[in-house]
Amino acid sequence: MSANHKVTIILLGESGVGKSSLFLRYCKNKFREHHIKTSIDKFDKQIVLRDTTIHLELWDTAGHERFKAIYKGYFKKADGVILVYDLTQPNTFNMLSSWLSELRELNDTAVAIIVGNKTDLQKVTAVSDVPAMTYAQDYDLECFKASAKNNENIEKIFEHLTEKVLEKRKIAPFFVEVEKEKEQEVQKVDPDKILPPVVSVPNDVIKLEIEKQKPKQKESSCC
Ligand SMILES: Nc1nc2c(ncn2[C@@H]2O[C@H](COP(=O)(O)OP(=O)(O)O)[C@@H](O)[C@H]2O)c(=O)[nH]1
Ligand SMILES: [Mg+2]
Repeated sequence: MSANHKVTIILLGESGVGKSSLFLRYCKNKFREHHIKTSIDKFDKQIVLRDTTIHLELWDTAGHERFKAIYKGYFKKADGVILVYDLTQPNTFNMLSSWLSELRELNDTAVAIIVGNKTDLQKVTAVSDVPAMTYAQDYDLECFKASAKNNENIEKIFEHLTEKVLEKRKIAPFFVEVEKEKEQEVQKVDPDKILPPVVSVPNDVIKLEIEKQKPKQKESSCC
């Protein structure tokens, strides 16, 4: 089956946040307890969303300073970016703005989202949702929580990001659907508040009507 569209997604964030684990879970439905050491890893996957076949090119990066020079090239070609932090490590959340600004220096069009990983460690979750939500609002990003270990939200995150990329490219049905939703919202407006259309009538038509309605004067007869 040949794909209709190609979408390139890159995972960014500090080392140990679970980028490779999110990647591995989504691509191969596997999880490893140990840290997977990678510099850069690629996986190709075909998915079908809303009857459209999409070729996903997924890139996993290492998060180490020494690899940054290598994968900065990949920043440029990304259509979608998943900025990952570890819910149990506040410093990994604080580093997101530095990842985002490095990305934006090279690519200001990619759709970026934030993912707080390791929800299964909720009891030791150290990062409150509030700063993540505020940050997401300030930078107009969507934010999600996930667990690569428990396979929570993983498919939804990758698919949602893919849909957002295609919507931004104005590709139907992803773009059209949004327009339809807006139309439906307009139709939901209270009908009592919609005023009847104002019909303007030209002045000379009004004059003519008044003339017609005047009682006709008796014609004087000459004797
Ligand atoms: N409990 C838990 N551990 C995770 C999760 N995701 C990743 N890990 C662990 O966190 C460590 C770092 O994960 P890894 O994917 O290698 O991080 P990366 O450096 O960002 O690629 C490994 O020991 C993983 O097993 C998760 O959702 N829950
Ligand atoms: Mg990794």
